[in-house]
Amino acid sequence: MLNSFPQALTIAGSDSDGSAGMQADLHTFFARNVYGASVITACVAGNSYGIHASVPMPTNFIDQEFADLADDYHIRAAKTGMLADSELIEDVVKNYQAADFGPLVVDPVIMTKHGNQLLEESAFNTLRTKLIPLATVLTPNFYEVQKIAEMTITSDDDMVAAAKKMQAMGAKNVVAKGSHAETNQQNVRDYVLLESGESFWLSEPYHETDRVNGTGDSLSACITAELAKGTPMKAAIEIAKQFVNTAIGSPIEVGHKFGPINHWAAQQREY
Ligand code: PXL
Repeated sequence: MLNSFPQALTIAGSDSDGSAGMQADLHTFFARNVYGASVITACVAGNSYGIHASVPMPTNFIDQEFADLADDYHIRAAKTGMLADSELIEDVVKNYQAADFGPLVVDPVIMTKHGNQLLEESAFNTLRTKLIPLATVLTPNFYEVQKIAEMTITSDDDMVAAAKKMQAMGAKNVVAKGSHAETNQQNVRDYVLLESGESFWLSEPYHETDRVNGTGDSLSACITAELAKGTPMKAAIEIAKQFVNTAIGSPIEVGHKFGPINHWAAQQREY
């Protein structure tokens, strides 16, 4: 049957070293048996040492990418990654609203793990008021939680309050990722607040490794892939968390410094 195979879309920046951004999303879609399409929003030149240049795409080009996919493909779920500035956020919002691409996972990419800013500060409010209201799922990391909610998080209660605040901005479901800062940490804990009001902490073992580029991209991409296949929300989030943790726990030797995660670790286990 035409278009019956599950198709997911990443609306994100290209990262030349393949560890993060659109490339990490496409690796994840592939690993989760979902066909991956992409709307490229920006191009980033970088490697495992960091990012060295970044160029946003023209909005008329982004419009054409959306139009071509809408004309032909049956996108069942989409995610956003790097959107660079207010103009690009507004353009993506306009295009997503005109299309019928299913649930939207918003990974509010602001800064890389190594301190490169990927969203202009002047766009934070556009993110809060225009994109977050469209989010079926919002997946901020610890830093992004604090920027979006405009709070300093020092306790579980703070995290719960921040997740509620982000839900009040319009995100239906929130996966707020915990801090990795404490030394001798045994587990990483993320706080999940579902649309129904159900909430819980997801805990996974902490791996001491530098090979964690693309973890946030891959988590949100895995949720997107699962939603494209029709997996219920809570299970999609739990699967994504396990997928990323397995990928971090079985590193591959790529790059000299902060390398990528291993997107096929879960498959390798079954061989
Ligand atoms: O992991 C965040 C991220 C998102 N998008 C692009 C990136 C990165 C990190 O390097 O390069 C394009």
